[in-house]
Amino acid sequence: MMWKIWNSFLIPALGLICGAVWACTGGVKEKAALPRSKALARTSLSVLSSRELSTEDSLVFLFKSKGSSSLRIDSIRVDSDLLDGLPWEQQIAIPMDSFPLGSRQLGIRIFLSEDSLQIVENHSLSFHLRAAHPPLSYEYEIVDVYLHDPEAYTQGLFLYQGFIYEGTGQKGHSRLRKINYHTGDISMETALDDAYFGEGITYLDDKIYQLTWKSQKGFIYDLHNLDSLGIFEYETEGWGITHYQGYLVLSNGTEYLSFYRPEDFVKVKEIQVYTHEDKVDQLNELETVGGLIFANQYQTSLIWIINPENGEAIGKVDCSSLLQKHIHAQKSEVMNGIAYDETRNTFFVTGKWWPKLFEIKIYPGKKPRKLVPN
Ligand SMILES: [Ca+2]
Repeated sequence: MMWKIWNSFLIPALGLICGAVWACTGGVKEKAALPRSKALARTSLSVLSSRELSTEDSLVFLFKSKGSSSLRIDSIRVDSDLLDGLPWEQQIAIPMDSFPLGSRQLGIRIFLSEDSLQIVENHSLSFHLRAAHPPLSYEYEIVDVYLHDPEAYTQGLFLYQGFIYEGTGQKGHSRLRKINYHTGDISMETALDDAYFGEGITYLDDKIYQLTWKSQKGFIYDLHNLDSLGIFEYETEGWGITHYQGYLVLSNGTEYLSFYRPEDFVKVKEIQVYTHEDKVDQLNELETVGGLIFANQYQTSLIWIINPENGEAIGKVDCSSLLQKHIHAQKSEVMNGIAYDETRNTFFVTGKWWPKLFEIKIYPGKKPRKLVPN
């Protein structure tokens, strides 16, 4: 795009000028001698497109001068991009294909000249972005069925070196376990203090991270012996956790996924998960597979397949027949727990108080006629 070309050299130049001459701290800014007032705003902005957009749309808006003929536009900065030397009454279209989905705010900064006066005006545009296309429907096929502890209120699941690791919830019953899934035997286990309701688990760099539901505190363990290595804190509820590109990714019961730096647990970004129609909320247990995040959705039997770069729900797997056809225990609650076995390209899935652990394959579209033997 045109203004991207300007970006590389205009931003540093404008930054210097900004520091030396202009007051650049937001709102309608002028030289210090002039009073700050909305009435002094020299530009107005009107949105011509809908503010309800898909990633194939553009946000279209129009700048207008509020009457002064001596006013000159030097450049417009839209978030980190620059437009330069636009005529007045300029219509601008910002393509939405590179924006993350959800509720967004676009900052627009206009650099103006009027006689010898240089002015910066800030506008912001709110809009709402969803996917352009519906999620693909995926099918699943049961490969094998194993025993699962029917007293385990499953909140987190992953596979590491042939063992299932499971985090369970309920106060007084919250555990972290290493399980031989072929036999159901627990080969290692540690219990949380009765004050905590355990939630999702993941591993990263030889450590296991386990969330708790409402305590805003998680626990860190040595992956190899489950020894306690400390705690970490976060500001939301804790539901599911996985890791993506070196970050810990947390769900909290909403449509948000939050990315934390594991070394200091600073939140570096968050995404909102959307289809072409609406947000996908109550995201629960998570699993990263091939650059995508798979997520259980609480109170459903759906697994959503999410693009972690922009939050688009690109696919979904309806696993409701697992519960309906294969789980008959009255106590069993919703599906929750996804672990991926990359050596077999299969998924291990189970649910809260389910007596079974299923190994499944997931396929885009229709089921293949015959399973490929492992
Ligand atoms: Ca998982």
